[in-house]
Amino acid sequence: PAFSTYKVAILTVSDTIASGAGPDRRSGGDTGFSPRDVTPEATKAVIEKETPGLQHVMMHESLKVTQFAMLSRAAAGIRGSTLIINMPGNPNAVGECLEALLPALKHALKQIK
Ligand code: MTE
Ligand code: CU1
Repeated sequence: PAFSTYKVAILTVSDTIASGAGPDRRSGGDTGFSPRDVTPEATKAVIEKETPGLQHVMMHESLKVTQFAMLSRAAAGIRGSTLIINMPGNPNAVGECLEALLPALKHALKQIK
């Protein structure tokens, strides 16, 4: 079968690191309620189409892990042929969210190519 290849970029958003104030232990951007958590707003400014199903699945699975999942405002959407998905800053969250998305990710990427 012909193999499809996809380019993946992982963007860690941190104003702590950007300001040179040293390492950001939270390793990652933030999607929460604090005033500096603006990754979702930046994402919404660049996506052309929202992908609410992805956000729903990440939230649904994350709530099984922690009630605090409701505090993530993570956004997701499509720009051109790129899929942009915010994930919460907790390193565990990335694994938990990716695991939730993986079953449909390949099918999704085939559609936006
Ligand atoms: N989602 C998953 N799957 N796992 C987590 O540990 N952390 C929650 C939530 N979503 C978490 C999660 C917590 S504690 C917060 S405050 C919000 O994500 C927002 O975190 P962020 O501001 O680091 O993005
Ligand atoms: Cu939190």
